[in-house]
Amino acid sequence: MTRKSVRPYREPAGGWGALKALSEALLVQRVPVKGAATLSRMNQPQGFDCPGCAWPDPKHTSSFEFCENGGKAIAWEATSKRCTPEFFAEHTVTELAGWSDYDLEMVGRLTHPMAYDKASDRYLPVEWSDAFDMIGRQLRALPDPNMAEFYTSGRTSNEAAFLYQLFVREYGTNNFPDCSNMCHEATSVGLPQSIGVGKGTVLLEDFDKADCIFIFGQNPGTNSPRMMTSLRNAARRGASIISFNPFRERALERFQAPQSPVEMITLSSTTISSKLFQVRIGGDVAVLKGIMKILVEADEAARAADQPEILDWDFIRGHTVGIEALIDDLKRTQWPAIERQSGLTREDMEYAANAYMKSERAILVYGMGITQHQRGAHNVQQIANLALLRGNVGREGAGVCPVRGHSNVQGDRTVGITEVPKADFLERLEHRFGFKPPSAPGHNVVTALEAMIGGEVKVFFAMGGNFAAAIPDWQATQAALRELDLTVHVSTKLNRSHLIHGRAALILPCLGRTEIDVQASGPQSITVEDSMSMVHASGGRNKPASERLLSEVAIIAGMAKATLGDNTVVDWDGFVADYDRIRDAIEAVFPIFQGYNARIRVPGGFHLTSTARERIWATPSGKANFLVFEGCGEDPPQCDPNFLWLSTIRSHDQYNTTLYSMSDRYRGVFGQRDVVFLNEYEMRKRGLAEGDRVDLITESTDGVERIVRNFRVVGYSFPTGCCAAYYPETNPLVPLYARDPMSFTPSFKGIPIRLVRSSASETSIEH
Ligand SMILES: Nc1nc2c(c(=O)[nH]1)N[C@H]1C(S)=C(S)[C@@H](COP(=O)(O)OP(=O)(O)OC[C@H]3O[C@@H](n4cnc5c(=O)[nH]c(N)nc54)[C@H](O)[C@@H]3O)O[C@H]1N2
Ligand SMILES: Nc1nc2c(c(=O)[nH]1)N[C@H]1C(S)=C(S)[C@@H](COP(=O)(O)OP(=O)(O)OC[C@H]3O[C@@H](n4cnc5c(=O)[nH]c(N)nc54)[C@H](O)[C@@H]3O)O[C@H]1N2
Ligand SMILES: [Mo]
Repeated sequence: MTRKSVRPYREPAGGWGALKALSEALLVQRVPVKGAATLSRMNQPQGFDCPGCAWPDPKHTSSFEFCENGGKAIAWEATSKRCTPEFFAEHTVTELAGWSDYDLEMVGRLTHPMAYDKASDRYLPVEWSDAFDMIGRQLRALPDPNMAEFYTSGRTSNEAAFLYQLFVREYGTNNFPDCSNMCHEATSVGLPQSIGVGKGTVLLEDFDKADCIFIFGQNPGTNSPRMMTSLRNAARRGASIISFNPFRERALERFQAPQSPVEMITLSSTTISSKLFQVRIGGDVAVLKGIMKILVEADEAARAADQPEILDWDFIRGHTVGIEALIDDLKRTQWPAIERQSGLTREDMEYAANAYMKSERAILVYGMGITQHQRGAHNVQQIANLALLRGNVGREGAGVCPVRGHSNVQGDRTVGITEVPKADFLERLEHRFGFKPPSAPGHNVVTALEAMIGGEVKVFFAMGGNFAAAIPDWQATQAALRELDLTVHVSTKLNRSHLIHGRAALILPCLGRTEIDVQASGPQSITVEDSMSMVHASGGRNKPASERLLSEVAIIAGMAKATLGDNTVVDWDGFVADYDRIRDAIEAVFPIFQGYNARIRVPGGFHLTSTARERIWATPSGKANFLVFEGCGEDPPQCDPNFLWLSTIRSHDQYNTTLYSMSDRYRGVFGQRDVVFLNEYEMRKRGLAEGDRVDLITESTDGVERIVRNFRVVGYSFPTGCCAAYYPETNPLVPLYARDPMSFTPSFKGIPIRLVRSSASETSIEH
């Protein structure tokens, strides 16, 4: 294990450090040499889609593009380590609950279906058919199908997701809590009100044409490293790249491209952001309003002086409504408030506004720093406003670019994983299959958790993910999970959610993306949709980690047959035998998939059209809408004025709840994760020094104590009034009530907390 230390990282991101880190990951996971060849099949025409992030690949036709974190994601799946029935026989669940998240996943790939045995407090092997019967019995016994929750994590393929929603709707509920409820839901809810679609409007090639790229609250060097190629090329072409992030994330500053022999050999690098503004946590709306205010005033001045317009009035008049209210709001918003909320100066915003005004084609990129806030959907809408002011939507080299998380989180939504299904979708489902799907809205993650806490839920089923660790407010939410009658997890690796289980519990191990999936008609491919709405096929080649594994598709079918028995109208076995049939059914229900099976056989796949990209506005007004957000920040909490905004963030060495190591190379933190980043001023104000130990306590408004203990203070260049610490260790601090009322996205990036010197001798994060 790496020694604990904190030391500044002075290198560019990427480069030899990235190559070294990946080779270490392959070693730790004991990926056989043959398995390392697996990497070269990533994102290739005949290969599999990287199970890492959702960033697109140049048409899935290019030569191998090196990606450190994509490589780690594959190493974690292609590992030769195994989590077997013998392992479970040796350890009680109570004992495993004391293990760290890192150690749990390090055991290796799950090999057998396992059922919890209360008498021995162990998971024991179970036959697949018995596992399905158990699920069927429990689900049939529920007096109301709405007493079951069906979670999806975004690695699930289009085929599995479609069958999953089909089963759940035939069973009778729309309870689809989804990982995107904790992620880009603010986009899915906020953006349609602005531009009529809840997805981005750019394609990868637009990055080659943009002359200005703004990046709000997104960390590409870690979370979508292949995006660095686009950013590097844009920077080298002279595009101005401006980042807004409380951290000076290294990859947003300097990047050494592992694909560039010149940069690698000469140890040179490319400057990425021409400016990186360290915005305060939750200060983005203030920044956006500041920039828009400058644009509006410059436009008025230009028009008064008969100079060319700054705003794109042809576009605004022809394509939008609401400009008057927006201008009115911007005029009313005063500079002192903008500067206070954003933590930036008016000059900073003038710099950004000038770059934006001068550019002909601008792309506005954003990530979790925007969406995971109490005003997440509003934040997204202000980004759309900024784009619309200069007609930067539906034009080459320009657009809005939400960077999605999980590799198929966008596709899962497209094929029907939603708790609020539209009427036309339900009609087509009924027409194709001949049963009446439920239309009452179901639960999202937050409302599912509230229902569990209220005792209204009995069964929780998870298609992937690590729900118990990813959710907020552990004290209450994990306790509720333990009260359920049955919890079921379809998983590849052992994780926390298997240990925080219901009275009965199942772990169902499935094939991963890298593995060959053979069914009655031969080897199958699945399909996924990336962040830019490109759909393409993915087929694994590796031998499955165990002979007992089933595909997610087969698991859904097995469960559906056991639950619905003779009542089903679906030919589940037919779907499992040949995934082409699933795609035909998807096409029948969603006309945008026209020609699905033929089109995924073309290398590179196909693009799902986006109306906004074509300047067709699928809004009630038939136009794009400028939307006003009163004020310019998070609601200030009623608490100690010395509170700090806490943002919960990812290290460079984790994939959500999966930890690749205990280090965070680019931020210079090694061998530890129980740290809190804050600036010198905030340290001094509290009489704290580097290395001191503190407890983090939420400024709760419901009287509940939320605390994590004994975190190490790390002095860092960070905005005043703010601090940051890692997810998921700090999830106990995030109250369930702290969420965006529009999209229900938890406010993972903005929780008011206070710090007190710790009297604890050990770090404690209670599960
Ligand atoms: N290697 C790796 N890849 C991943 C993931 C992973 O964990 N590891 N996760 C996947 C998933 S599911 C997702 S959703 C994405 C997540 O990818 P990102 O969207 O990049 O998510 P985070 O790293 O959580 O936070 C992004 C950035 O927001 C900044 N930030 C925090 N608060 C604020 C704020 O108030 N305003 C602004 N402007 N910035 C702020 C943080 O400093 C950080 O740099 O990545 C996906 N890809
Ligand atoms: N505090 C805080 N909380 C957050 C966030 C944050 O920024 N801060 N981010 C939120 C975000 S953006 C997201 S998306 C969620 C993530 O929440 P989840 O998607 O639920 O969590 P993951 O950690 O991605 O899930 C990891 C597990 O997925 C399983 N797995 C891996 N590959 C496969 C596969 O191919 N099939 C199946 N069936 N299982 C597989 C493995 O068993 C692994 O242990 O967390 C959210 N929670
Ligand atoms: Mo995510």
